[in-house]
This record gives sequence, structure tokens and C-alpha cells, in this order.
Amino acid sequence: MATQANDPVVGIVMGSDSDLSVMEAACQVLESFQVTFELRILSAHRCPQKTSQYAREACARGLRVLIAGAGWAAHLAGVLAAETTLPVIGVPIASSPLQGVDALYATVQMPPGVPVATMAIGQGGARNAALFAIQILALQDVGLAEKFRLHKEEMIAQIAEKDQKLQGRMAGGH
Ligand code: RP5
Repeated sequence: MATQANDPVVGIVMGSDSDLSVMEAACQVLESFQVTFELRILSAHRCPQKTSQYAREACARGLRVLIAGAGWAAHLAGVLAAETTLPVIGVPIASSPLQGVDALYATVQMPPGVPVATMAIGQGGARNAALFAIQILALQDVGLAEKFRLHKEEMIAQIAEKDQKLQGRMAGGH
């Protein structure tokens, strides 16, 4: 389980504790880049006032990006985006019988004027949400930008290694 930082710059919010196994993927990425974050359970429909207040106070508290993970008719990211000027990244979660397609549409289809940067459904989306948050923060943090550049280089190296192994197997006839 991730540890919370004293001065978080990323706020990760999820609609329920049942979303935690997905959103932990975002925590792991932020931890690996040493980006401070807080993790909260807030709900657009179960505690709308508290959720709005969180978003309204987020910027003054020092948060710079919000990540919101929610399932079903997921309003969480949209409500946060409505109440803050910070960028909001949405992660649709497959917790309903529609396997997250409902949450994807609810999150991505924000009406013009209030954008939510929407990632893929599930853990992959949660990972990407953290990486996208890092890219935003890196615009004003040279050290973080360098870490992100190294992350991209690592991916290039990993693919090259996989390809080399494959070519070796193909040449060997198995
Ligand atoms: C959404 O409803 C949450 O984001 C969660 O994905 C889903 C189910 O919540 P629980 O019934 O498990 O609390 O609001």
C-alpha cells in the first residue's frame, strides 16, 4: 500500500474503496517518480458537497493535478473539474455490468468548457493518469522532466531487447 506524503502535489480521488485495487497502479507510478500525492475516497453522488469542497480547496492546498477514478455513471472527474481550475485526469473503472464503458463515456464525454483528460479503462488507465500528471508537473520541473525522459528511454531499450530475443528465437527455428 502506498504511503501518503506531507505536501502532496497530486490528489488521487476515487469513488469507493472498491476502486482501490485499480487506483493503486497510479500510486505506484507516482511513488516510482518520487512525486508526492494524497489518496482520498470521495463520491460525486454519495457526498457531493464534500467532493465539491475538496476540489474548491485543492489548488490553495498546493495540489497541482487531480486524478479521479470512478465506475458506473462516473461523475467524479466531471464534478471535480467543475469546481477547480486544476487539470483533472479521469480513470474509468470497470465496476459495473457494462465493464467500464459507461464510466468511460461519462468521463470522456464532458460538455464543451469543462475538460477532463480521460485515460483508458482500468489499471492501464490509472498508470497512464499518473504518467500524464507527471508530464504536466514536468513542464515546470527540470528534474522530473529528466526522469520522464529516462522512463521513455527505458521503454525503448526494453522493446529493443524483446525484439532481439524474438529475432534470436526465429533464427533458431523455435
Ligand atoms: C462508483 O460506484 C465507484 O467509483 C465504484 O466504482 C462503484 C461501486 O462502488 P461501491 O458500491 O463498491 O462502493 O461510485
